Amino acid sequence: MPRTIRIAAAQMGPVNPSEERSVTIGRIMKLLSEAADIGCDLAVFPELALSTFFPREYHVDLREADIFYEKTMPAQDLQPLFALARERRIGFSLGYAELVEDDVIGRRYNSQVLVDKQGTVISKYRKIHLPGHADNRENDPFQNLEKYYFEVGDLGFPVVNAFDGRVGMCICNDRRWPETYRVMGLKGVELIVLGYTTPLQNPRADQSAELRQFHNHLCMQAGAYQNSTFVVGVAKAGIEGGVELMGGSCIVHPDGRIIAQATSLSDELVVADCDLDDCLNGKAEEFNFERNRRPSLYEGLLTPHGETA
Ligand code: CDV
Repeated sequence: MPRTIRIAAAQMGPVNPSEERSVTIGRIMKLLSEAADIGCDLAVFPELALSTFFPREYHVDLREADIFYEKTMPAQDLQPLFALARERRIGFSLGYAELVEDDVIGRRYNSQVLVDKQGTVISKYRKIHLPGHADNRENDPFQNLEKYYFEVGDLGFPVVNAFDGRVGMCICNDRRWPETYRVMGLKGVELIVLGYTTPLQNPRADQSAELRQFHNHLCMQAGAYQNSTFVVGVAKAGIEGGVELMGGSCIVHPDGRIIAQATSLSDELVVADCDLDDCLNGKAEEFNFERNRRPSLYEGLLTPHGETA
């Protein structure tokens, strides 16, 4: 009996700084509703989907940026989104900025939730690999202040039973690190959902747009293949706040092939029917961890930097 679920990578076009939050939520609800119309079980939205990618702007006082953070999930104005999921019986995953108000400035995370078909949050992930820097670099059009706005996530890489399989999450830069996939692979993951916000150009490195898109897909395809899991990568694409963001949202099969891919830089559903049983062969054979992994010989993998010989 196959375990087929229909998944939509719900790519979003830019969310420019001037866009009203209600408009952005409306776009997300429209995508979710359209995904439900075509029988999807799950729709996956990008990183920090509810606002512009605010870490490109510096706020001297962190509190000034509070408008970008959610103090509860769902916040009051997201109740209709959760109700829609419940009514249409479709799950979703959503990236957002999270603020935990437990001291003067609070703890801040770049987070993502997994919501089931009853509209209930069943898992939360907080981004671990934060790129960028903590100091303001005013003249850098590509600045990424994630290290200023967020703490390193403290929830590990959770994998939960959901949608008939084992589901995990990660966010953007996490997708470039093999450890991300392997930690979840060791927990039997069959579906990894992630959002990303990635500039198409990088002035600091000699990388063409084509090479950057190649790297985007390369890391997700390798992670999928080496852990025999589906990977769903979802972009915020197009020109946002003056920065050109790559699209290329895709659904990757456990054999490493991209089976569906975005064709635009706008709001778009990228859909595939994913039989989670397709993960079983790779886990039993080529990547049978119990039989073929050699952790006792992987010295250094858990040693902090600078302490290896
Ligand atoms: N939002 C991200 O994590 N973006 C990074 C960029 C800054 C390199 C990425 O890995 O796509």
